[in-house]
Amino acid sequence: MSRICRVTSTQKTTASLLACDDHEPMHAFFPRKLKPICGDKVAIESTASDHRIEQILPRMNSFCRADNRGRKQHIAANIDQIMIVMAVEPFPTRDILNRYLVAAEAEDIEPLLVFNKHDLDERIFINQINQYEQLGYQVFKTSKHDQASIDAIKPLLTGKTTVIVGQSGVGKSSITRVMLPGVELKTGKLSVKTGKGAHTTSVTQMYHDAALDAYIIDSPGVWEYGLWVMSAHEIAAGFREFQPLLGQCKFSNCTHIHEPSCAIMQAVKKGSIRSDRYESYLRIVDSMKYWG
Ligand SMILES: Nc1nc2c(ncn2[C@@H]2O[C@H](COP(=O)(O)OP(=O)(O)O)[C@@H](O)[C@H]2O)c(=O)[nH]1
Ligand SMILES: [Mg+2]
Ligand SMILES: [Zn+2]
Repeated sequence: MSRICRVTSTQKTTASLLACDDHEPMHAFFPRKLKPICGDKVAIESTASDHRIEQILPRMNSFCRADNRGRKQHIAANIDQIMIVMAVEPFPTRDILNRYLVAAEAEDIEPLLVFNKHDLDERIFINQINQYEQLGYQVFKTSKHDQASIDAIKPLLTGKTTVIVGQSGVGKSSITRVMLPGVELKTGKLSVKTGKGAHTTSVTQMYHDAALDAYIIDSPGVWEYGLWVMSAHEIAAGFREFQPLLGQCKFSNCTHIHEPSCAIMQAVKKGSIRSDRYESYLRIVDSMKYWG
């Protein structure tokens, strides 16, 4: 008899799972070639002695990043939304938010923007918060010392699978602890090699919160987020305010960088597309040359 489960984490040839019907925790073996990832729905065959993953059910989408050679690396599957956490400290690196947004739009994942540690500085993100709200994104201003600011996010998690992303140290674990007190977060191993004291999450891990019926995925703690090799067209599609204009340029293969009669550049000139977003688009397109 086969049972449908969801992968919560993977090791070399075993996966930790939660049964889809009653959320019973389980472990199962899988053949190496199968390559299940966190969030996958899988069919399990059981014998008297063990469980085995027979099949990965078709993925709705996946959250991805670049590996160290620019190839698309699938981090987690079947994702409804990503919660992008930024903080006053460490301050977001340039374009990191827009890179996450490009990745989210490419896979049809709804972004939730969280500006954390507002107790340290109330004003620093005011412009960004207004700007991204105007683009139609849901934006939250939070502090781990302000329970209500974090509780405001909770209703959006119900019945959904949410990946939490952001640079290490922005407060992903702190926010998750306040939002989902019923969930016991794994803090991962201390980094022996660097001697850094901070807890680092070494594997992508999914948690289920019974009270909210929410699946939360904590992704590895990394400093930067890199997009895999993408064309200018794919990157442009990740800028929401460009979308209604795509197809209106003189050249159908317009990259919106130097071409005459470009609808995007005209909109920047008119002020209906913000120039800082357009400049970020140019930098992200240009950054693809590093994958040469
Ligand atoms: N002042 C302040 N510190 C915070 C806040 N959220 C998290 N921190 C601190 O920031 C550090 C990193 O938090 P952590 O949740 O581990 O970040 P993660 O690496 O993104 O999971 C810890 O020392 C937290 O106590 C906040 O809202 N305000
Ligand atoms: Mg953490
Ligand atoms: Zn154009």
